Amino acid sequence: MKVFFVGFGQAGGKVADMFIEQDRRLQTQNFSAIAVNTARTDLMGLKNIELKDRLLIGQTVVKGHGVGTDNLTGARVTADEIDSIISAIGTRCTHDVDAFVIVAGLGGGTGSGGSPVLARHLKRIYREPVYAIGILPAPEEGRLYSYNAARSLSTLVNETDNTFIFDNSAWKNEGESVKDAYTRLNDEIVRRFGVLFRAGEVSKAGVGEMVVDSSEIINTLRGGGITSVGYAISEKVAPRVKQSQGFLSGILRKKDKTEEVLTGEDKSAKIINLVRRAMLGRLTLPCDYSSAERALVLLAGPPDEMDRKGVEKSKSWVEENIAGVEVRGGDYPVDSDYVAAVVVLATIGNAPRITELMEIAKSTKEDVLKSREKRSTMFDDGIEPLFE
Ligand SMILES: Nc1nc2c(ncn2[C@@H]2O[C@H](COP(=O)(O)OP(=O)(O)O)[C@@H](O)[C@H]2O)c(=O)[nH]1
Ligand SMILES: [Mg+2]
Repeated sequence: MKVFFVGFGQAGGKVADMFIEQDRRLQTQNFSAIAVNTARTDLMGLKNIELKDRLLIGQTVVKGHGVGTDNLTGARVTADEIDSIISAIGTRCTHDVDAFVIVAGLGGGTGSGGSPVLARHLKRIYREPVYAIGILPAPEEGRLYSYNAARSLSTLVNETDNTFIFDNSAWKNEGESVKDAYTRLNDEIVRRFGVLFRAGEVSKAGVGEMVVDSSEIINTLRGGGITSVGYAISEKVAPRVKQSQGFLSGILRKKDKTEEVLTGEDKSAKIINLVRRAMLGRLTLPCDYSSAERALVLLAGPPDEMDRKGVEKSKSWVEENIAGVEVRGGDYPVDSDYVAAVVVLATIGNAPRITELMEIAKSTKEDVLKSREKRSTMFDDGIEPLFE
């Protein structure tokens, strides 16, 4: 797929910047991006998105200092300047873009408030699907972050064609602060979604047996709602005749150097095993996978490691384990020493983390209302104010 990313706010900008970095490193031209923010310093911190593709909004309101964690202001500023954002996207977005992906941390202000507004407008203007990657805050960041994320997410799911969720709290290590984990977490995000979004694009490795194309990704996501992604990577596979440029080795984490020569049976067993590990392992949003309505199974790796039977069998296994019956899948041939499996669990019906987030938001709202009441009863209505 050819994807146009909009990195909204600080987290969104950093992640979009890393997608561009990956595209450069692999010398592909699958991704393009702009970054939008109300904070000048956040935009200055980016490394790969060109300066001319970084948009500072809300200058008359916050003077380049950001909106803090006020996502209402984030939404207002975005609505006020939507024309210039849309026109910036319009001049950079080429006719061959297959999808838009807005990336944002949902717990803050700019990305949290701005993303749903932008999604609505992009959907009105373009025929291509509009997706979001929404990053959930960790509970330790405080109730305001959860409240922001809950409000943003409930709006976002209605304005996008589908929203991928990455949960910071599920990915940071015990005892590690969220901030210290950012770089590692962003790496995990870009690795998974990089493989998924690139599927269907021509790579140097040639044509696969049963290639997943963009329309299959789009059809998998058609149900809307929220989506979680699983991922696993094999051991290093047997060396190939032509030494690879290492498509995946550039983006996948290296395992040990085991080199084995596989027969057909082994190959298919290995693929099934990898897909299982992807779905049963840590998902971008931990959730009940059996509540997914649709799924996509994607195998990326060297063509001689791909196995039709293995892919078919893993698809059936996924189908047996999810609520719906629509499971798509295939391979994405790439020059690599590894095989990666990506399992997209689309339109999830049950994720405890989301339920929890919504509950925190509800109680936070009640507390806010209560404290407002207190404030208003403390002063006597009979006393006349100095002016009104
Ligand atoms: N995964 C990840 N999360 C981040 C990063 N930076 C900030 N966040 C989280 O994203 C949420 C919003 O923060 P931020 O992006 O700074 O807000 P904004 O700039 O107002 O949109 C918070 O919950 C942060 O913990 C990052 O680089 N990676
Ligand atoms: Mg910030």
